[in-house]
Amino acid sequence: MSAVIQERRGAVAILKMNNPPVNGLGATVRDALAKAFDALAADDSVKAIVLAGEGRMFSAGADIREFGTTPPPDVPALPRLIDRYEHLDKPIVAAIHGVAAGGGLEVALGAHYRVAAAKTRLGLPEVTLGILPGAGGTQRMPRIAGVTTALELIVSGRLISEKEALKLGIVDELVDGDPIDAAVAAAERLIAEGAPPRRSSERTDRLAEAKDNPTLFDDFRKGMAKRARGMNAPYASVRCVEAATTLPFAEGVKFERAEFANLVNEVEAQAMRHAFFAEREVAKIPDLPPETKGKTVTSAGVIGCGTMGGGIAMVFANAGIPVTVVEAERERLDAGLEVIRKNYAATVAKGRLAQDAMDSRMGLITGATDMAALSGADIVIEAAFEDMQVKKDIFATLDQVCKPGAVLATNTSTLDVNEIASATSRPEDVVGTHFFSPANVMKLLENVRGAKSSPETIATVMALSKRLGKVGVLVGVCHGFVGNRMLHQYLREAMFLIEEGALPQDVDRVIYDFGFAMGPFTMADLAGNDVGWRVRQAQGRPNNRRYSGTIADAICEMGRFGQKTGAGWYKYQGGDRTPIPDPDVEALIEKTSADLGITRRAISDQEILERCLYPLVNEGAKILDEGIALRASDIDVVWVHGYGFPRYRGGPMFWADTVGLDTITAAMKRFHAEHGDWMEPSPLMARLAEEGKGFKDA
Ligand code: HSC
Repeated sequence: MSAVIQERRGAVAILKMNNPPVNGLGATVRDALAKAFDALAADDSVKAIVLAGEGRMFSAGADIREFGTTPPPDVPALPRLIDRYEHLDKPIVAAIHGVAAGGGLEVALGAHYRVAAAKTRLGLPEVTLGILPGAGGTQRMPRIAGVTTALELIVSGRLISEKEALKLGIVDELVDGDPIDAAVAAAERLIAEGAPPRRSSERTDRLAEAKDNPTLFDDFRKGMAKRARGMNAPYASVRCVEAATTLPFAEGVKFERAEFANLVNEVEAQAMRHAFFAEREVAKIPDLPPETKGKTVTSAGVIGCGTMGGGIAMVFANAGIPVTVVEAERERLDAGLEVIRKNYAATVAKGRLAQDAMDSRMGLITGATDMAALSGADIVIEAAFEDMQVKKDIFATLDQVCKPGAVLATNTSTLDVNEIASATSRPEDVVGTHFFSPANVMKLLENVRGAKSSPETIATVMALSKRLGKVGVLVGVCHGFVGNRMLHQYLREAMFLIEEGALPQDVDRVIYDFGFAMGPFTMADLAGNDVGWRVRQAQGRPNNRRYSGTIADAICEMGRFGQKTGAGWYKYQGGDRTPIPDPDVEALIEKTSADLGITRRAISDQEILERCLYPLVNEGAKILDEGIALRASDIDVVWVHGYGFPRYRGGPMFWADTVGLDTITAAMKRFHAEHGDWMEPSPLMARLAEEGKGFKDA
């Protein structure tokens, strides 16, 4: 297979990058491109060159798997390759289709003219991999699209449509048909005009913006502080764009190269590459025969129109799938549908959704009070009250009303999917689909495989996850599955820490500074403290181990359910969501410590971090050992997408490898001796630690 396919149309030569599936710009492609450009430069019969991509897209950029490896010395690096063809005297036209991302877009920016097909996405997403555009992108983009636009595109890493790219001047022409035909026509025009090549590296007109606004970069840094928290790549990107406005192009490229080199082997970049591949690996189910086809889903049903059910209905409507929502009482159904309507209306009011899109989504949602309305649904998701008997009754009815082969899914977050399946005569069609709240926002979907779930059923929910815009992770049956089972360990230690001497704001600060969106107490106030309280009341206090709910119960007994009641672990003033430490809560905590006979002590930030996160990792190791998760990287995906674990740390299992499993195991042994049986180190983790390995080797 040739890495570059060559064609000829009259005086125009066409080069198509050919490296499936995404035309990654690995050494073979760069080598072939460099040789082809050299040959065409020397061929007098060639007057212009069109650069395109074979297959699905133009190019997804540098081959990410090559980072951290030594490239062959005789193959030009991407910046040099681009520089070389940009300086040819023959017009180079990029014919872009599908995706031009990262180095892929940088390749196009080095061309002298750009044509884009319909439905093309373009962008510089390097920052999402912990790096920056390293093939001249930080220098050419501000020269082409302006400084502010370049900053926004590079720091957000977002891919834009071809229409937006045209508006921003990133492409010159849109075409509905074949972009190569249009690019050849453009090349012929340029030949006829005899105009000199338009090199973006030589432009300076769009850089004036920075000279007119001396605080532009500082203002931008201030504006991005929150989203760039804890990361280096966004700041390095800004420095590079700034360099584009102060240094000549060649110097700017050197500056960019040095910043790129500083980032590419750092833990941040390794973690984000890990996350990138983990998100794709997660879709691969080793024991699912490759020929397994999922069932077609053209209609869905949801049982329950509360917060969860309503959110799930929106997820289907957002994906264009008609959905019937069943709620036993008309009043509750109407109230639930009204909440959905209000949610959409709020998005329209913020300008993030067009009114007609809202109308068509609402049009896809039908309410019903009788489960018989679900007889035609291809999949039904039960999101009723978290009670085994309630769920079994519902599944027994679904068994009666649903058509043969329909997938019967439960949104349970803790209950045994096998027991739920036993209420039907078709356990092979039953599966768990655990959405996270708010369902229409959170990306994670834990797909729970029951003992009898068929390969077809599993393939259906895994494929559906992607269609719904979710990251589906296949997990096994256990209490709390992967995410909540690990969360439980973390929350327990947070509670014990405040009994021992810390305050909620101390724990929250340490967790926030680590990179989570919020700490456990802020999160509990947001989610509602009464939810866990009800669960604890139903379960009863353990009589053989330390109880973690003492203070949490007392908070609830005071009616402090969180933000919704204006008070919880914190107080809230004037409808504002900012948590304010509350002396009443501190007094309650201190009194509880005294009642429990605990002498409060100063607790360091490091202890808070270790006590909260090591048991979480330890539980992840047990989950992995039990086969509840297929891979350590699947656990990372669960935590990054469902619990706000910082992506730039790769997820808890990747992070644990960076800390060292020997360090964590030693700490767990200490905690086990000091605190109790729930801290018992995972045998898998202890073994890996002893062998000097990490979860990546498990
Ligand atoms: C970059 O370009 C750096 C530059 O600035 C150059 C720096 C030069 C520095 C030189 C210094 C001297 N590489 O996502 P999918 C695989 S950084 C390798 O399921 P979709 C992917 O793993 C790059 N592999 O497809 C999967 O493999 P599997 C910046 C890549 O249609 C398969 O392709 N670019 C790869 O849903 C299919 O992928 C980006 O960040 C890559 N670049 O989405 C874009 N890209 O089948 C990254 C994909 O074995 N890519 N693969 O699992 C994407 O966002 C998505 O793949 C697309 C397609 C939106 C392109």
